[in-house]
Amino acid sequence: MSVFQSLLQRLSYQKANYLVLIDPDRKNDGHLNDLVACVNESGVDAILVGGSLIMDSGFEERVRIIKAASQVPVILFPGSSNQLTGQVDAILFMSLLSGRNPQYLIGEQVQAAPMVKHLGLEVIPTGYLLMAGGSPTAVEFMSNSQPLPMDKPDIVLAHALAAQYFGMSLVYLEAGSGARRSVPEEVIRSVAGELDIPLVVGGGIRKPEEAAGKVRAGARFVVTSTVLEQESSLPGTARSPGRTRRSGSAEASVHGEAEYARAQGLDTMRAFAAAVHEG
Ligand code: 1GP
Repeated sequence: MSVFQSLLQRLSYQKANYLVLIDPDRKNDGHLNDLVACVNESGVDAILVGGSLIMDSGFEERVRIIKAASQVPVILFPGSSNQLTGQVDAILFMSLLSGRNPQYLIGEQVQAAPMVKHLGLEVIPTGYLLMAGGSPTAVEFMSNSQPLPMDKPDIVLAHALAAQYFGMSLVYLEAGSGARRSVPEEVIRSVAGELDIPLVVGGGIRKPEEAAGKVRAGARFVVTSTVLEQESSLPGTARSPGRTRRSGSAEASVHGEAEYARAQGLDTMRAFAAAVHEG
């Protein structure tokens, strides 16, 4: 069974799928195995890998590490055709339909298509709609395209229907990584109510209750990334007992900090997974 079919099948016993986006950039070096271990233990349905901008040449190696450690499907969520790799189970083959920049509407896809065929990747055709999340995001800048206004559901719906009529399998409503404002429930509701294909919602979702609200409004896939990197799973970024301990070796302190952060990461992912699955 394809990755996409298996994710759809999960919707027969849970309201939505929870996807964790891991940016295979250098900022996550040293944390990848911890992040994936948390994914494996927390009920996350799949991992997305990709980023708007990769700052070095380690992308493919990091994706390989993620794939080797993961017990759930790994799906490429590419920022450009440069990020193609065979170290994944499937690819979101996206067109940035919200923009009018031909490079991201069709140019990157034409460059990628022969390589996708050669790699034999499962393709999940996806209409990608960038929404104005309150501040300019990396994807907006890098794609040189204008996001859709959050307060104009009809415009969003028109784009989503265009994706459906093109035969795409998913519509992805993206507020942008770290967005101040996630996609509002009214917008999700009005689009989901008219669309026959599943909606993915991501960007700026910081609390499990917020994720559950997106599901109740009609999202069938919820994606988070920043909240997991910032608040929990990266040793050295979480507040931990290791930092305040006054006695014991520095090594033990660092180890305690890493363990604590990992436990925090696991709790966060479990809470999100439960909230998304139950809605
Ligand atoms: C995936 O861009 C999002 O669609 C991830 O956004 O980093 O804000 O969770 P966050």
